[in-house]
Amino acid sequence: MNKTILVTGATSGLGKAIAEKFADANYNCIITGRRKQRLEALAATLSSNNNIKVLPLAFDISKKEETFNAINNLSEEWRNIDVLINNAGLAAGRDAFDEASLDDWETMIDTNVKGLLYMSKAVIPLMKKNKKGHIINIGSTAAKEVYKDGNVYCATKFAVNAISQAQRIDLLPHRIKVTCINPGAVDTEFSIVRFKGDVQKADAVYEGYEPLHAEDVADTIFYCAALPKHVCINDLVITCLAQASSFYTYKE
Ligand code: NDP
Ligand code: 8X3
Repeated sequence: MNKTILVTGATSGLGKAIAEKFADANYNCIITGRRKQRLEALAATLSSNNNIKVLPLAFDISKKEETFNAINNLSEEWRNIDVLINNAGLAAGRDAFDEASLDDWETMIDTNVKGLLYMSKAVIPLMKKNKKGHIINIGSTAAKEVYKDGNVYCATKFAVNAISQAQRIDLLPHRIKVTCINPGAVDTEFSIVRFKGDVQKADAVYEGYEPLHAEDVADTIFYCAALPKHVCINDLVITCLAQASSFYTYKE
């Protein structure tokens, strides 16, 4: 029988590449995000693999009710989720602490922290019932070291790291694995979103070196998910060759 993955934030970047990778390996896919048209287009592409089923669910993960409704209304055939990938998230702005916008801070906290908590809380009861499951949270190198003007984005990713550690301890009796994947710079729509559509500023982030591609991270996540059931990668940092830490990238 096929396994099932639920990946949040599949309309773009890492989430899309993760869905494609797992679909290629014959996982049924629940894909989420706010942009319905993109979700449906991805669902159509993934479904061209005739061996799998795909369920697109459009909702805003920062909204508690929308998130719980989406999971609580799953039909019986979709309630056996083997792997939950908490990927949806964003950086909004990159400004000094004293100049940053409160709205940006709230958006990041609501999405990266509260959204991840809502989704985890909604899915864990389904995994507990099956006495197995794997939660893979997407942290960041920003979860390991704070960088200049990264303040609250970094704080949300430090929180993802702490939540992953807590989940790992508390979910052990239910045989649920927890992995935190911490990528460095990946060339996705991340910087376009961070700089609010300023493509020049976004492109400048990746100038002078080759960043990770979304597929590199998706391959690594798939490796973690495919390990034997007694093996768990708890925490993993992955960067491109040029990046030594969250704040040091060697540019030519
Ligand atoms: P993208 O902007 O390409 O993708 C972000 C995804 O998150 C989109 O699918 C978006 O969907 C979804 N999302 C954002 N806000 C919400 C929301 N309120 N409700 C539902 N879905 C939402 O960026 P990445 O792929 O790079 O980012 C994915 C994750 O990886 C994030 O958690 C990010 O912090 C993390 N990360 C990224 C790195 C990078 O350099 N790119 C490095 C380290 C970590 P939609 O807009 O349709 O709702
Ligand atoms: C995303 C990468 O370097 O902008 O987490 O924090 S970075």
